[in-house]
Amino acid sequence: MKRIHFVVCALILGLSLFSCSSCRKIPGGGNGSTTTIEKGDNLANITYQLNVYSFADSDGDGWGDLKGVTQHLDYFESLGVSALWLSPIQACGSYHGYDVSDYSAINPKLGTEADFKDLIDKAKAKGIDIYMDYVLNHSGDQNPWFKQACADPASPYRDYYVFSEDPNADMRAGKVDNFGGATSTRMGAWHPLSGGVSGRLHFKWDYNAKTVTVTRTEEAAQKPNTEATRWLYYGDGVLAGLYQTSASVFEITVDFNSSWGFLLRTSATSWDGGTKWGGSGKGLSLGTPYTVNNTDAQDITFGGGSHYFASFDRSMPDLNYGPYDKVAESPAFKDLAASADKWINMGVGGLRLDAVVWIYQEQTAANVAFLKAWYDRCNTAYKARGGAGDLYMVGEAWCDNAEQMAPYYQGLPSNFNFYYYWTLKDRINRGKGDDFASTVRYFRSLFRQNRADFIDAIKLTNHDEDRAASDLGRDINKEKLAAAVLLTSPGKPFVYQGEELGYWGTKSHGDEYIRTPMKWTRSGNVPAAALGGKVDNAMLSPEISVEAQTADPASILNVYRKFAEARNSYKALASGEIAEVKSANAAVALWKMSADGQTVLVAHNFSDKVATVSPSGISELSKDAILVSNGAVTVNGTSLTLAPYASAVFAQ
Ligand SMILES: [Ca+2]
Ligand SMILES: [Ca+2]
Repeated sequence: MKRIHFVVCALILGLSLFSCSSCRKIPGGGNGSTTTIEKGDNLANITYQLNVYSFADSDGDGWGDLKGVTQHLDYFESLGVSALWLSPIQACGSYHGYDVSDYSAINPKLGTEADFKDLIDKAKAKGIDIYMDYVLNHSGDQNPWFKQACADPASPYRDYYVFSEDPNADMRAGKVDNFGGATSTRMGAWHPLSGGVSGRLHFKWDYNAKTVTVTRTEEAAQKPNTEATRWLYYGDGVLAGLYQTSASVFEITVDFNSSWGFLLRTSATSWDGGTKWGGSGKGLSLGTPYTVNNTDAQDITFGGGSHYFASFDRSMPDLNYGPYDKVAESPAFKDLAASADKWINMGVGGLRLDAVVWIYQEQTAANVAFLKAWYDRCNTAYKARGGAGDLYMVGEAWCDNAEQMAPYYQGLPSNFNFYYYWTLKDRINRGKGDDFASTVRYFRSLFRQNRADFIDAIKLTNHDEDRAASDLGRDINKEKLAAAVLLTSPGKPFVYQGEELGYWGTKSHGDEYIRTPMKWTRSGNVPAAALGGKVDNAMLSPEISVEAQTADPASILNVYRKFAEARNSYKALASGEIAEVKSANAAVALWKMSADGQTVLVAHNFSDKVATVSPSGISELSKDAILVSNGAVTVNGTSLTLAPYASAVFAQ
């Protein structure tokens, strides 16, 4: 019946689906009415993920920057995008930004706070939200919080991180809050503070008292004493003569840098006969006299024996939020929430949370408690500044399977669906489509059990995964199919920088190769400085550029644009719920999407062979009812024939 109404309405109104460039009329749901959809309504809230450092360079220094993003707002419009997830833009130590040194400051390589505000405002004027990447599991080791925590055990910042004087005993006793009650580490390692100290230090060796006292100082560094009788030995064989300042006291100030610590010596040439003075194996605390001896003289390390915990690299120390039932009371939480307030008040419309599984080391209940507290805190700030609806927040809850991830919906409104993509690439590579819709429905049922209004953040790959094109054997037709499936699936689709151009790349030679710069024009340069030259220039051919693909109707970019436009135009695609349609052909995925009385039939051929199928329960198919398609599609009665990897969406 609905199909008939569609035809009748089209005839009565004399409209053609494909001739009206600014609007489309589609059946309103079985009662003969029509719905006018303005092109560009952005119903679908498609999000584009970009690496600011390799996206677009506004000033020619080789680094992508915030102004470069602002200059390409038209590009996002052409892709039907209504939100951007920016790679971390806060001050940091690395090119990628996941080691934040100041949560309240913009990375100067990417621009200024004014640049960011300008991007937020100009994007908003085009209906595009800005999502920040927030890293809550760890900071960078160049963060002043961490530096002060290391330098002084009494520093208030000591509690911001996960320190232990005796990691094994503390773990066994279940005393490490960061493990959420577990008594062993889950991913990550303890790192001694030794070697973590550098900078200008003053050394005072009291020979009679058998102590050395090391303090930080602002005083000028001294040249080594060439007349010395006592020496400081550190770093890569540096021997610095000390100055005698009283009967038994020897001192010097140096710009210290040593990966292993230091030793004291009474001979410049020999290590023998008790000339080597060192510690007992326990670390030294800055500012505190430390006992040395010349009989069991081990390397003198820093940190008083302290260790800190890091889930990932030692340069990214884990933050500490205390017992998980009281996270909002922890000083680190309060400080980070204050930084998020700043950006939310500036107009940020969402946050992507990094590595949420590691906040409390794979302890799901603890992580959920944290995320709920964090979300409520940020959403309160968002509503206080007059934000529309609720703040968007999506977690990177990278688990082994959807069953493990689903409980994270108790903490956050949205989570990345890695399992969706893993299923999709597997099925495309196997040429098997008939169980795809049921698998997607199963994932959604898991999420719904944990949150009624869940937002399923579907995606192909991101900046941490081998590129979809590589996973799909660099077969352009498979890549187009993956795009068409993504944009006709239920949920909130994310498109990662370069995916729409068919970029390939794997992590085997470095993560840089999955973060390749945008190639905007056939002949132009790409912003590659941040990647240190780790760029596959053979891939960045003139033909892969945005310029070339825009001009080619058959390009993968135009498949993205075409399906994004359809998703933004039809509520059934934008916000519909999925219902399986039985397929008698194992290669073909079939499903319906319905919303607000609007229904579409979605068909994809996952195989490399022509596939014919009669969708179960469909009384009639018409080529005129195709809303969007890719590849050759023919219709004969209720029989549908799809070329290899072809896709079609029918109004119902
Ligand atoms: Ca730049
Ligand atoms: Ca952690």
